Parts: sequence; C-alpha cells; structure tokens
Amino acid sequence: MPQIALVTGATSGFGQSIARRFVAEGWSVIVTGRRKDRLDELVAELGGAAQAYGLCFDIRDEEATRQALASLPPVFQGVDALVNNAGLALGTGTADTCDLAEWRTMIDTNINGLVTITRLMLDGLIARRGLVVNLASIASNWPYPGGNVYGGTKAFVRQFSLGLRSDLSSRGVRVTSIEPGLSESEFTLVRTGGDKAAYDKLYQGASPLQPKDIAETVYWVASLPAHVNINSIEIMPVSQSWAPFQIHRE
Ligand code: NDP
Ligand code: 8X3
Repeated sequence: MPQIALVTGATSGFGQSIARRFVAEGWSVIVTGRRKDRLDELVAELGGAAQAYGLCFDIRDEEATRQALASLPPVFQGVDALVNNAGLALGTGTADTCDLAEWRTMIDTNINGLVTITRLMLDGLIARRGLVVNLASIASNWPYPGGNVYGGTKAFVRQFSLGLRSDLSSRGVRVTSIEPGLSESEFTLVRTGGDKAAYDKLYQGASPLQPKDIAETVYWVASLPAHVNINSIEIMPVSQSWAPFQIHRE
C-alpha cells in the first residue's frame, strides 16, 4: 500500500511541487485548494485517480473542510502525512495603513484554517503514527516592516508546531515547522494584489528559492526514519541574510 500525503494549497507554488515530489517517490496524494480547474489539471498530471485525488474547498470554512475530508474515497483515507501549506500574505504596508479585512483573511486562513484541518485529521494521524509538516516562514522568527499580521500568523504556525510535537511525541507522531525565506511563487502576486512589476523587482538578481527547493526539503523530512523528528528548518536563498536593526532618530 502506498503512503498517502494530504497537501493543502496545491494549486500553485510550494504545494504543487510538494505533491509532485511525493508522487515521484511512489506516494499517493490528496491535493486541496479553491481553484478546481487547477486541481483537476494536477490530478491528471500526477497520473489520475490511481495516484491523486483533488478536494476543492476553502480552508477557512470548517464545514466545507469537514465535508471534503468525509468525501474521500476509501483508498485515500488513512493519511500518513499532512502538509499544512495553504496560506497567504496580503499587503506590505505598515500597520496603520492596513485593511482590517485583509488582516482577518490572513488569520482565518493561516491560523484558523490550519488548526481546523489539523484537529479534524489528528485522530487518524495518531492512529497511523503519522507526520505533520507546517509551512511557517522566516517571518515567524524575524519581524520586518510591513510584516505585522502575516508575521504574527506565521509565528503562531511555528509555535503551534512545536506545541503539537510536545503533545504527540509519546504517540509516535512527527511534527516539523518549515520556515522559508525569499521564494518565487504566486505568493508575491497575491500579496501585492497582482503587481507584476513588484514581483519582478523582488526577485530580480536574487536567485530566490524555488518551490522545488521547498518540496525537496519537505520530502526529506518525510523520508527520514520514524524515530527522527526535524523540529524546525529555516531556509533562505544564499543571497538573503540579515540587516542591522533600524534606529529611528528624532
Ligand atoms: P502560492 O500563492 O503559490 O500558493 C498558496 C496556496 O494556498 C494556493 O494553492 C492557494 O490555493 C492556497 N490557499 C490560499 N488561501 C486558501 C483558502 N482560503 N482555501 C484553500 N486554499 C487556499 O504561495 P506559496 O506556495 O509560495 O506559499 C505556500 C505557503 O508557504 C504559504 O503558507 C506561505 O505563507 C508560505 N511561505 C511562502 C513563502 C514565499 O516567499 N513564497 C516563504 C515562506 C512561507 P487557491 O487559491 O486555489 O485556494
Ligand atoms: C514569506 C517570506 O520574507 O516575505 O513568508 O515574509 S517573507
């Protein structure tokens, strides 16, 4: 029996690459997202119903999440690895300029959506001595201007991962927080409201991480022996490092 991974947010970026990587290693995958056309394309690319199954739902909607999980055919039940990847940033402005609705969307998606699907799948993951991989961010660890609520949600993801690990270590469940830095994906188009010039400027000359790099990391975590837990991994492109603290002077 192949192992089964459920990857949230697999219609683009990291999630799509992670799904491809797991299938290349003989796993079956359940892929989720709101864009059904992309899910259908991905499932077909991955070999159709024998290897992949698409679940189209909004991760912010608890009932939709419950119904989606309940609709899984028997061969896709019994998930061994949950990859909590769906998420987003909205806006890059300082807090005083931010839209409250956008803040709430980030909290509902990155925190509420993630904890909801995790809780709904937890009994099964415990029964299978499974794995949870959560996509946090360097924004979990390092504040930066304009990071405000996005960084707050990702700090939650990291801390939740470590707490979950504490709770589940006696049950054989592994939990990992992945914390990527500058990475090229639609993430930046979503964050900037589709500003392609901002996208090009951010990545230009920086050799950013690519979704394949993250997929490689997630698969490596999953492929380790069952007694090995990677707690957290912070990963940046070589071009990215730290700047001095800013000092505002009157
Ligand atoms: P993308 O924008 O390429 O992908 C985001 C995915 O999340 C999409 O598949 C999208 O699917 C899904 N998603 C977003 N909102 C919802 C929702 N309400 N319901 C269901 N699915 C949703 O971004 P990345 O691949 O780059 O990002 C993946 C994760 O990695 C995110 O959690 C992000 O915060 C994190 N991250 C990204 C970094 C980067 O620089 N790119 C760096 C560090 C962390 P759909 O729109 O079809 O619903
Ligand atoms: C995405 C990386 O630096 O834009 O989580 O916050 S960053």
